[in-house]
This record gives sequence, structure tokens and C-alpha cells, in this order.
Amino acid sequence: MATVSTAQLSLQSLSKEVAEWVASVAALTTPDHIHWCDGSPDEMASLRNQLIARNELQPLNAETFPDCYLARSHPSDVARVEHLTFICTPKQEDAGPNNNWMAPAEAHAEMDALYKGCMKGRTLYVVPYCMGPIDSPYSRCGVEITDSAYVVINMGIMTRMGQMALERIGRERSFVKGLHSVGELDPNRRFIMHFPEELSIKSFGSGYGGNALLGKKCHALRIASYQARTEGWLAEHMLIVGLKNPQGETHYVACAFPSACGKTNLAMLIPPGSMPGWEVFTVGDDIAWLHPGPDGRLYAINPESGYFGVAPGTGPKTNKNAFDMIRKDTLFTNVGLTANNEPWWEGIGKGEAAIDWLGKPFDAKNGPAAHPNSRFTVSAVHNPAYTAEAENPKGVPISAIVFGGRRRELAPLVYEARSWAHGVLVGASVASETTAAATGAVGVVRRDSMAMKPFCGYNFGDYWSHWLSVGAKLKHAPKVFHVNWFRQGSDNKFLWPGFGDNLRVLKWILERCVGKADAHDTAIGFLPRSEDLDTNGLSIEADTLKELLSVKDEAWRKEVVDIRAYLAEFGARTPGQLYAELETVQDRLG
Ligand code: GTP
Ligand code: SPV
Ligand code: MN
Repeated sequence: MATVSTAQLSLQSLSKEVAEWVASVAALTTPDHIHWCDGSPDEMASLRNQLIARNELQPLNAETFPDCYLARSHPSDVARVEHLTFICTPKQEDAGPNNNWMAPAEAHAEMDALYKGCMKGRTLYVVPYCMGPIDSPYSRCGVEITDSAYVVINMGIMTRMGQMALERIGRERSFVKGLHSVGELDPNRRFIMHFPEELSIKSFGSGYGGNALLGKKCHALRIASYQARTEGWLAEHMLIVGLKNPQGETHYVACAFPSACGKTNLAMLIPPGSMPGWEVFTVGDDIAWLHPGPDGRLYAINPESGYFGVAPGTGPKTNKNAFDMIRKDTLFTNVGLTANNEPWWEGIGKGEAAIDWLGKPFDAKNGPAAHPNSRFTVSAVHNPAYTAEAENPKGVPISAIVFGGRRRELAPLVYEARSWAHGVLVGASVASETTAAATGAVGVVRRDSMAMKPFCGYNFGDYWSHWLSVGAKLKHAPKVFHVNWFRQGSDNKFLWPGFGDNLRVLKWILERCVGKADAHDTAIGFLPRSEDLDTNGLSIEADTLKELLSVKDEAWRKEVVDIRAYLAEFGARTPGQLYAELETVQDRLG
């Protein structure tokens, strides 16, 4: 029998459902010890000390990076594994061509065989958590069982963990069950399975990010999107940012960009010096749960309480807020180190690496010092742009929805959809170059509808219909836009400066929302002309800006053909309205 500890957690309000599930998992996995997590600072410190004693965590320079630590994952376990991620609905067509599918009984059998005795000699941690403000009607709770102390520490930062979550589960009786074991970290024995109808997740063989922190992509996107469909809301891969203009008006914008395509950076951008009077507030950097409100507007909460952000590219020039945010109380994963025991990565803008992410002396011949998908985990309250609106149980009203992708060609800097339905087509058609956030080739353009290709827990055809139906319920639907910060010239350099200067594009977007800014009407939607954008203080060639704001009809005619073929992959599930919207674009292209 396993020994049990509960730290400061009171199990008085423990629901029968949780107790029985934990007991059944313990019987299957046979841990030596069971620890119920309370999420307290003492508990986190004790878990860190255990990892330090086992050489799995390294304290960083205590003077310059107080309470910061470095973890190195297994070198084969550095990103999400989309080819090993499954949606297990009874019917395959409900998972859709956008997902890998396995029959639930088969998936359970396969996973339970892997779990059998897998925690022998280990501790089973029970992590009760709440996604969203603890008192919000929109929040949802879960319990993750894991044998990884690293996962517990991350969940402690990324979610509201402990007593309050356990009590809410006790009242609601419904919660998402997430079972996770690192197994042997064998890439050949690694699976991330989702059972949306059972509200359960089974993950084995990885300790990394979205594969292992089950509250994040597994619960807050794959399971939640499935629930959201039946309940009339949306669970999306979106940042939420508040923008206060010099007149003192604040608007909130939700933006869906694929992984490693700029959400964290946009969510905490610093206005350029030539745009005085603007203020930026971060509500969320990765996930938004959106609900139609009583006033006919769309309201967003951020289900997370921390950021699991991409380290490379984060420097004082690109993202000073993030750079300042991660100087204390931060957990780094797979970054390099300076001779001074400070974290280092490509794009940090100062110092140099002495040790690479594998722990070896750095030699540029062997590749980058930091893994391209190296990350920091940090509490949202450390963000200089944090706003207490992130705790607002009602969420914040959304004025604009912005889709985007990483495309060296074709997609202009920004354009506006003509209507909600056209916006759903624009979102469904998002295409982007793959990044290091998932294993596999990098830089390959693929369709990534609403930036949800790896995260939608059901058939995209049904998902697009759901988007259309949510819009139909909104008296004041947000306007929908598309942006691309990543257009490149023939020299492979980015045409647009990006980062803080993206506020210039957001300004035009907000002015469009209140009917103040001008635009010209193109085949694909409304675009600003050069003079419609605030370029005061921006050094950019007139021709470059013109190029960024151009629509190439010939290339777009090809794109339309490609989009139609993509929509057709979803057969009869694709809503006819999307084809009608595509026809309109095609007619306008001539
Ligand atoms: P996930 O956490 O994987 O969902 O990523 P994300 O969408 O939050 O992306 P993030 O903001 O972390 O940016 C990913 C990479 O793109 C980093 O290396 C950034 O430095 C870079 N990046 C972000 N914004 C811009 C931009 O406006 N222009 C350019 N050129 N690069 C950017
Ligand atoms: C992403 O890949 O979109 C991330 C990182 O935000 S992960 O938590 O691994 O999903
Ligand atoms: Mn993400």
C-alpha cells in the first residue's frame, strides 16, 4: 500500500468521484507514495529541492536571477507530438480529418497497459486545479494525476491549484480527469489521448509542455472546445490584450496565431516611443474562453494563471516586458547558460552562451545554445503589463478578433473581413509555417484553421458551423481581421518591424471597430492604405509598406482554389455558408 501525504490540503470536501478515481489509478500504477498537492509556496520549494537533489533542476545565478531554475528535458522530448495525439470519440467522423482518431475502448486498453505498475518506486501527485478565476461561472476544474514533480511545479504556476479547486469540484461534482506518467520517456511509447465524452485525458511517455501540463492544451483547448460546442461558447488558442488609447478608452482584442507565431509577444507589447499615451494590458497570452454575454457582446476569460512562453527571440528590444518578467521566480526549460550561470538564448541581445541546452560546452557547430522551443514558465502577476481584469469573473468584452499566421508570402500585413461569416472563412483558411513548438519539419506552410489545427477536440467542419452559430447569437459581434507580421523580402528579412510596432496595426483595427479609420475595398476584404496606418516615427520605405499592404490577385486566385480543396476535405460537415463566402471572394478576384 502506498503511503499518503496531504500537505496543507484538507480532504474534508473531497468528492466521492475524485477519491474513487485516485484510488483506481493508484491500483493500476502502484506508486510507493501518494501526495495530494496544495500548491503552497512551501510545497513548491520542497518539490524543487527534491529535483535539485536528483540533479533534475539547477538553481540559476541567485543575484541576477533570484529564485530562477533551469530544467533540461530528455533530448527527444522537447515539443508537442501531434502525430501521437489522439481524439477518441466513439465515431471517427466526429474527430474529423483534422485529428488522429482511435476508438475509446482500444485507446483505454493501450494506455492502461502502459500505465500498469508505471509508478512503482515513484510518487503519484494529485493536482486539483481550476482553469479560470476561481469564482467565475465560466471556469472549469480538473484533477491531474502525474508522477512528475516538474509537471506539478509548472501546474502550480500555470493554474489555480489546491484547496479552492478541490472545494469547487466537491460542489460541482464534474471535473476533467487527466492521468499523466512520464513513463520511460521513450518516444516509441508516447501517446496523448483525449476522451471528450468522458471528460478525460491519458498522457504517457512525455514530460514536456503541452504533452504533460494537462490543464493547458489537453483540457483548456481539446476537451473544452468539445464541451463549448454543446454549451454554446468557444475555447480558443488566443491571447487577450487590453489597449487604452490616448483618449482613455480601453478595448480588448483576442488574437489567434499558431504556436510560436507571436501571441505572448503581442499580449504584452510595449508601445513605440512615437505613440505616446497608449497603454497595453495583458489578460492572457495563449488561451481564451469566449462566451456570449447578456448584452450581446462576446466576453473572454483567460483560463490560465501563468505563461509558458518561447524563450528564443525574447530580448530587451523585442519584448522588454517579458525580459523583465522572467528575472525572478521563473522556471526555464532547455535554455543555454552563460559562464555566470545566467540563462541564455538566441535573440537575448546580450552576453554569450557557455553551456548549451543539453548541458554540454556550447559550440555553434552543434546547433543553437537554446533549443528553438525552449521556454520559460512564470506567473502572470510578474508581467509588468498584467491587469487585474485577468481575475474578472465576467471576463472582458472583445471588440475585435484577429487571426494570423507566419507567412513569408501572400498574406498582407492586415485586412478586415466583411462580416462575421466572412471572418469565419478567413479564420478557417489560416495557413502558417510550422514551428519548433511541435516535432517535425519547421517552415512548411499548412492550413491551421483558427490556429486550432493541433487543438480542436472535434471535426473542423462542425467547428466552423459552431463559429457561425455563435456569431449569429451576438447582437454586437466583434469585427474580424487577419494579420501577418512575417512577410519576407527576397533577402529573407522581415518586411515589417513587428513587436511594439504591431500596435500601429492594432490602432487601425480599433479605429475600424468604432468607424473612425479609412480603408480600401479589395477582393479579400478591407485593407488600410499606407496613409491609413499611423507610421509617425516609423522608419520604413514607402515601397516596403506598399508591398505589405498589397493584394496580389493572381496569387490569391490560386489560394482560393487551395482553400476550396481544403474545405472539401471535411465533406458534408463543411457549412455551405463558407463556400458562399469563398464564391464572393472568387467573384471579386475575377
Ligand atoms: P506559443 O506559446 O507556442 O503558442 O507561441 P506564441 O504564439 O505565444 O509566440 P511568441 O510570442 O512566443 O513568439 C514566437 C517567436 O516569434 C519568438 O521567437 C518571437 O520573438 C517571435 N515574434 C513574436 N512576435 C514577432 C513579430 O512581431 N515579428 C517577428 N519578426 N517575430 C516575432
Ligand atoms: C504551443 O505549442 O502552442 C504552446 C506550448 O503554447 S505547449 O504548452 O507545449 O502547447
Ligand atoms: Mn500556444
